[in-house]
Amino acid sequence: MCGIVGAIARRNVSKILLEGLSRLEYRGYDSAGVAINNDEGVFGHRAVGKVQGLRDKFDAAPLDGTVGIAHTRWATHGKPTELNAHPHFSGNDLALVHNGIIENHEELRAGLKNQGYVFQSETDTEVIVHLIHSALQSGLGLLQAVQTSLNKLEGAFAIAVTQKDDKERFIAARKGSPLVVGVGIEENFVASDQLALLHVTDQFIFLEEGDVVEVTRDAVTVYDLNGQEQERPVSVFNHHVDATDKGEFRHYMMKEIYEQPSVISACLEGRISDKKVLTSCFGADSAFLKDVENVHIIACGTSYHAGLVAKYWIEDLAGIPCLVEVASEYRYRKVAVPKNTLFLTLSQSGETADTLAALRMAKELNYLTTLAICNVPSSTLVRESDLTLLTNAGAEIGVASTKAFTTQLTALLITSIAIAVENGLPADKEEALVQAMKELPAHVYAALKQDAHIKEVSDKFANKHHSLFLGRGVMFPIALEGALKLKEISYIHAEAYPAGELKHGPLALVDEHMPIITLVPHNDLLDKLKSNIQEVSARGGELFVFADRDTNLDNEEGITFTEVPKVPQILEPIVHTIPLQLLSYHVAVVKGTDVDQPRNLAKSVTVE
Ligand code: HGA
Repeated sequence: MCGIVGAIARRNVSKILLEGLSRLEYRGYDSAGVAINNDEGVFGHRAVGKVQGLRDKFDAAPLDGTVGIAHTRWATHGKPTELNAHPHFSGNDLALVHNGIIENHEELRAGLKNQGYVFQSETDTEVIVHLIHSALQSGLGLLQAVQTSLNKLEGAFAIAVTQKDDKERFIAARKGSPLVVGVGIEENFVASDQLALLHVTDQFIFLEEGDVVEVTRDAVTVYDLNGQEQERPVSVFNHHVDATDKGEFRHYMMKEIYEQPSVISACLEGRISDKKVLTSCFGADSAFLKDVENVHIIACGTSYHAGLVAKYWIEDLAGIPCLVEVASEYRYRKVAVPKNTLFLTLSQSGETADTLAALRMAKELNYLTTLAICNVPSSTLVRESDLTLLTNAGAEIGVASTKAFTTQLTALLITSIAIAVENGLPADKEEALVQAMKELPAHVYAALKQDAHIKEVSDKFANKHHSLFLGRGVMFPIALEGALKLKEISYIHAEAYPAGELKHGPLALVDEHMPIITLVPHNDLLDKLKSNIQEVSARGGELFVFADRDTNLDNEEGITFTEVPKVPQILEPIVHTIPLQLLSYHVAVVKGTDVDQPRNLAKSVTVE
């Protein structure tokens, strides 16, 4: 999604801004731009494509100054063209960058055109800069002009704005889209994400909904929704590793796949003892657990698939009903909330717009409490939920989620067991589950050993355009996630089906050109799945089977077999995820796609 960076310093800020944009590249974008406010006025460069294109423009025509704003754009309104790229300008007086969507832009545009404003772009954003310009013309100062203009906007935004005649400050604001302030020494910054500013500071202020902030070299003054000055605490960034370093890996995605044994350990740490789940991991007040009679899990994309796995665990272990729904659907319907229902959200970034909107809606309903399973401690989702279980995966840069997913599953397993214990799960069963979880990092490590074999397998996908993923039971959501991963980064059309549904339609697609990726768990469904494999074989489909050796599928004719370590059943969905991540990674490399920043996609989806 769009990324914003803003800076005011005593030194030239153009390099700081460009470096900030490079650090935001992982979010996904289609164009980029920078505006610098200096003695000549407010000027910028914009470029379609990568930040490197923008750097080239700066090399060819340097722009120096001590105040500036910058942006990576992921288009929502208007094509990814240079004219639509941010910053947007009102005359030579004012430049603005924006993340979000202005829903009443058409009405505002009509009013501004009547005032004589001429629009250069097709974006919703451009109305904001002209609105502020118009407010300045009426005699307001920059801060007041921004506050007045923002009151006219419907929708979501984070913005930063700089004015030609005011080189002592820039103004920024957030409502519905993320923005942090970076606090430096005689220099201050804003950005959509802390990662964008780690090269200049480790001190951050997290803005609240509706905050407007005046940023000067020596001070950061925050005003709330009502225009009242507010003190907001400064937090110190505590990631010891700067996640923006790929290390020895060619892509972030591969680095993150390989980090899974250690981040799953970090997710388990302090949450389980030898025998039990430690309910203190939900915070001081874990009393809610004994009251939970239903669970509603709301999420998007990969997180939604993690939620689907948890449904099997919760209903199986705790014996209570669990509904799982994508946030973009949930938020626009009337939801019946049974008594004592836990509302559980899942999001890597904690800034996913639909999930946040669902949480806000849920807070108006009759839920028992709200719990967020999230990777970013400082995120809006964490701050607005009653309870939090952090996944501790460390920053994830690759757009296609890997370690965030497996740590979400780990956190969901902890939660499922904690709820199950209050619903009569016997102590010996809890102990067996906890013992199994302790081995999880080692099993994930063992699964990674298939990397070289999977790389060879991936060659068979070089000319494929379609694929089918099959799973049964708790493996069905893993098949969905495998298909999502493949389509996200290799652009091969991939569909997932519960294997039992095959003959109800998708079997018609099967011929010798169709790869069928089958996830075989070692449980009661093994024999049924073997029958499904026969159905595919009989129609000449090209079978890729992921299973442990004891399934005896390794010697079957016509099957490309990949070994998955044999693990306790409860861990199978997590461990089976690893080879599918490796498969989609290697297929994408074979296809030559942009693994870490696949086309059209964004990392934290901060617009609806
Ligand atoms: N609506 C603006 C900004 C889009 C955005 O925030 N994407 O993440 C535009 O289309 O330029």
